[in-house]
Amino acid sequence: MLQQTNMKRDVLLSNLEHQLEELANEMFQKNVEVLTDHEVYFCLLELVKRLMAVSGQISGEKKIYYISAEFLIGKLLSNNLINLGVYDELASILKSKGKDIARMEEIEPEPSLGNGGLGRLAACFLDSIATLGLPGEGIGLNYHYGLFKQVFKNKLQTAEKNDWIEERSWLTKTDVTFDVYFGKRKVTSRLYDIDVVGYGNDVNKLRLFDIESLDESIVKEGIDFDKDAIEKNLTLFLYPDDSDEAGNLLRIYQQYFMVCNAAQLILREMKEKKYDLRKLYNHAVIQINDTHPTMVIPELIRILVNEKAFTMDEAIEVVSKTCAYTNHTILAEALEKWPLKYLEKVVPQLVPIIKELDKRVKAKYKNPEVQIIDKDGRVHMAHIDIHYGFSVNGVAAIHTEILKDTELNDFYKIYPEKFNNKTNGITFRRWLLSCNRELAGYLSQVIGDGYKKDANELEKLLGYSDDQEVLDRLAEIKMNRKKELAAYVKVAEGVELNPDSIFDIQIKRLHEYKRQQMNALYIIHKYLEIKGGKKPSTPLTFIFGAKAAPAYIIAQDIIHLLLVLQDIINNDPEVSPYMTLLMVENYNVSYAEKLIPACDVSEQISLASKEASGTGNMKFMLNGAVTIGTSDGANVEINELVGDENIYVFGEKSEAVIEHYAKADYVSKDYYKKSPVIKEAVDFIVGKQALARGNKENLKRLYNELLNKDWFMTLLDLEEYIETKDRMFGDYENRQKWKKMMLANIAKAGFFSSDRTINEYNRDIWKLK
Ligand code: CRA
Repeated sequence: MLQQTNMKRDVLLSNLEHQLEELANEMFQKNVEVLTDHEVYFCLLELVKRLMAVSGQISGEKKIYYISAEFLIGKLLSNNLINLGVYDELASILKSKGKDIARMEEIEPEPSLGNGGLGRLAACFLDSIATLGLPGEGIGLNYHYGLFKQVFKNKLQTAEKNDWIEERSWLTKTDVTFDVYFGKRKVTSRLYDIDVVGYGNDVNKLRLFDIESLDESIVKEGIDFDKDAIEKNLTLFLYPDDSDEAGNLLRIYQQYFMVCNAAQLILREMKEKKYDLRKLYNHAVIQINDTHPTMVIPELIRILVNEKAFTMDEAIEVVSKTCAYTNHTILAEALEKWPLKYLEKVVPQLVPIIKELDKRVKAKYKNPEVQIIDKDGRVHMAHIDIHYGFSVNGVAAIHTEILKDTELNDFYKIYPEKFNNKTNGITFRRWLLSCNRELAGYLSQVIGDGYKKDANELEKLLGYSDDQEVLDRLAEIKMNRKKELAAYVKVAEGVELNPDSIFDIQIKRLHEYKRQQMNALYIIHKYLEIKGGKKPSTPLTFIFGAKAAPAYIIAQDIIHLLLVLQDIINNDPEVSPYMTLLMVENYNVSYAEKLIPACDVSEQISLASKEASGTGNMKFMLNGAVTIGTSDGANVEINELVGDENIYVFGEKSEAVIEHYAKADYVSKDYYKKSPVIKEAVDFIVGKQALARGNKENLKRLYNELLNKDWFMTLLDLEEYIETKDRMFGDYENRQKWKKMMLANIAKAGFFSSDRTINEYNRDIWKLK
């Protein structure tokens, strides 16, 4: 069988040109030469799907099911071609027919199945799981409009539906459907698959469940729709607005729909393979990606007890040995706590199970902090995972330590053996081989191809730290990416970027803890300096990309401030030759693939202790950017790897920050009063110039927030941030020094390959063959 598929694949691979022509004929009755770019894209899509269909399916005695509300997979064409090993060949076939593969890549719509780092991490993991030949699949939902599309109007973010699914796409409709009951209310699901091909050709699947009765037409203005019509709205949006009860219930509907389908899919497979359900954990391991899939635990227990004749004790034991939980944040608002009465409305069948799980905890432990149902009748989802799963992991060394010592300390004392760290990683296929082909090619030339399979081989580059030719080429490649970005941005945003300036980039979801507002205050400070006659020797370009949750008011205000500053700075002839500000619209994975390779300065400036890991920091480093960052998340590990001389670290350490919270002794106004530099920058937000170009309501609210609350301590680190950044920009003038820092960062990035991360998950948690 395997030999047969191998043969078929070899036949397909051996005459790609012929295959492509045949497809053009079959699909459009034309030769490739005369196809439109769109038609070529559809032919490529079909060709790659066929190639994947005849590739080997990864199989084994035990499988990892990675359940996640998000899979931020990005465009798939070029990555699939790279992983199949045919990118170069197809690019040259297309070229010979007058077609540029880069244009086809632009045509592909980006799937809108994720929100931020957690979703992108899940996508990197799927790539690495397949690359390492491990049997595994992702299980999630097929959101038709995904996360909203960001459109700026009057310097404010507005949200529109992200209509990404086309008639022809990577989704394959399967004949798998399941009944899902919400109490007595029944809906029917439909499974769609996306093939995930690893680097080296083996294939796993991403399984996305959808609802048959969905009705896209109920979305009227922007992203508004009737939240009660579950049959019609269930898989419309990722993270629908949850500022009212109906929105909360909808999220619970979505989560249960996801895990109920997941449970049925897994159990169906166990049955097909005639595995003994009492040994479920020998054949399946379920990774619960944050708390969204937590209900899979009570759901599996319910099925085993009600339908498979397990006792409650037996069911709990088997399920607990099968499920593992990853924590991605210590922010309280992200740790889900559902009111029991909501669960009673949506999934009454789970309530007795959850109460039973809670009762067992209460019988054993008196500490209110570790209870599943608290005194206010709220169900702590993470607590279910920790008591009834076998592993709890954080996503960077410092994050896991904070979980153990502080946030989850009460649990750590009960279950020290469950806690472990898995520092996040990124797939180098997408974040180097695909997004920076020139750099990848040059690295191969210098240190050989081995780094593509074993990322640690990047360290060989250290042997070239004094090789002028290598240093110059790295700088030249960076310049090429900056020019490409400038050309793209000119068309997409109508903003002119100077490639000879320093590209300083902060791209990530908008959140106060990530402190885009601190960067904005630096920019104001620089603007005022230039106005005062102090000009930077090298011009500066500040780039932001960020979506804000539609209901998150202060985040909207920060976006507004950035757009106002962009208007002021770029239209001030005295200043614009020396600095430019750009907030790109609708930042997404595809945009990241253009921005990251073009970056000089990587902004990772979260309030210490708050960014669990970050993964953008790793992508920037791999592409030769130098980090300015706090001692937070994976920045700490980057610092350890590259040494103090190749990174710019500033700000209060996490212990000090945690202490500020414990003592409630941080008063932002004190910092404002103490420092004329801070005062001047903060006052600018509500000064004449800003108010002339922006909305008083937004700017005033942000100003008040910074002065009177500043929960994420922007002003705490502002002065040190300004000093450090000035020093960094100064160092950029020393081109030789900077090139060496670039080289050191690339050389040390190997540790952050998601192949390493997945090997660790497998070694310590999944234990697949
Ligand atoms: N926002 C963390 O904040 C981390 C990713 C992936 C996050 C990031 O620091 O890199 O997860 N947390 O582990 C999260 O989503 C719900 O919590 C993130 O993406």
